[in-house]
Amino acid sequence: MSEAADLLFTNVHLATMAPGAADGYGALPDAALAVKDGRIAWLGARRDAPPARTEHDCGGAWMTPGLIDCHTHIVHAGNRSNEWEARLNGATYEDIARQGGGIMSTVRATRAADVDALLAQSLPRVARLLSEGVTTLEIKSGYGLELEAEARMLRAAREVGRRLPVRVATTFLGAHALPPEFAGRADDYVDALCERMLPQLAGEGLVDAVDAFCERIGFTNAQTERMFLAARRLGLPVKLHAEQLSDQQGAELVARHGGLSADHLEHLSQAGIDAMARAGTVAVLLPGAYYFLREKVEPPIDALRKAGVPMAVATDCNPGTSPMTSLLLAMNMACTLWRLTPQEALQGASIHAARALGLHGEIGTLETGKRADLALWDIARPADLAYAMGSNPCRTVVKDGVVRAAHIAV
Ligand code: DI6
Ligand code: FE
Repeated sequence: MSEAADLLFTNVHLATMAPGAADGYGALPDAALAVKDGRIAWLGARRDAPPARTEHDCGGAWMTPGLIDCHTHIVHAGNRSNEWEARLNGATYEDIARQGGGIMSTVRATRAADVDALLAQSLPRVARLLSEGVTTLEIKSGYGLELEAEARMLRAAREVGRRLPVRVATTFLGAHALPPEFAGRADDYVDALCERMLPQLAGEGLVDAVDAFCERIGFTNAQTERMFLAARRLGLPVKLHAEQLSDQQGAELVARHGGLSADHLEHLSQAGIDAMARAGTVAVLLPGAYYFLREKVEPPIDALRKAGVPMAVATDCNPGTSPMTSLLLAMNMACTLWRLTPQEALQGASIHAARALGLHGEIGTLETGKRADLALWDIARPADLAYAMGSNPCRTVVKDGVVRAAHIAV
């Protein structure tokens, strides 16, 4: 490096998560890391460190890439703890649906909320994620299901990224559920999504990717493909809620369209795995929804591993099936419920999550040239991150080279 760095982290153990490391973590004990202009400028042994204007003694902490939650519905209004409690007191899904509950109760609350109201409810949820070292967050629309309400969700998502130290990637999920105005006319709704809503929202710069819920209770494979074609006409990448409750060959479909990720995947077939491996589509695992719904069919982890499909882990934070704002807990669940290794779980919240957002050139590992998005942890070894249920060992977080305390007040 020709000039002095802005900032040098010393007395630190690095888990670089860089590809190809023999131990999977890319562990560099007793190291140092230099930041210049918001990017990682150098990393290596302390004695070789370049000069820097400021030094940050990490006190023997571990440093990982800032964590990445690559699948959330975190911007929404209301919560459904009332329905959850009613169910645990014996109410059936039918009772709840008859009283207008379920996903439509979140749609009603979200439609009634302006951007400020959405932010007032969503920022505390985001702050909880950020206190655990998250520096990048994907946020989906999909509780508006009409142009203006979808636009407000996406504007609120962008605003989250302006108000808090987090990089936000937005995803248009207009094809999440059929709004009541289109009852019995799903194809007309998909027309409206493809021809009016998506082009308008993309034109306003509100959409980074396009997603759909391809399921018997969602949208068909053919309707999903129409969404993908509309996305591709606008130059937007696609991803998919696929094979969560049944095998709809959604993974094959999203892979055929060069998709960034297929998400959930409990009912994924070998043909789906092979298609994802060929296309480089990431498998995003969402153990929170599996846990909360008490599902029994596990995603085919070992077959994904054997096929070399990168596996990400995310919270799926949403009020109906995964009311969770802890990515560390999602990592623990992926290990405990599905036997991921702690190292795979951490890859799933860093390098592979970055790939699921198409951002792996910028974030997800500690490598020279990447954004200086970093998390510092009071732990004995990296496995502690997935191991210690309900604890938060995050001490300090760095985004684009700017240092902050882990806890954020909103
Ligand atoms: N899959 C899910 O589990 C959630 N959405 C989806 O596509 C459910 C969303 C909700 O119930 O609010
Ligand atoms: Fe989801």
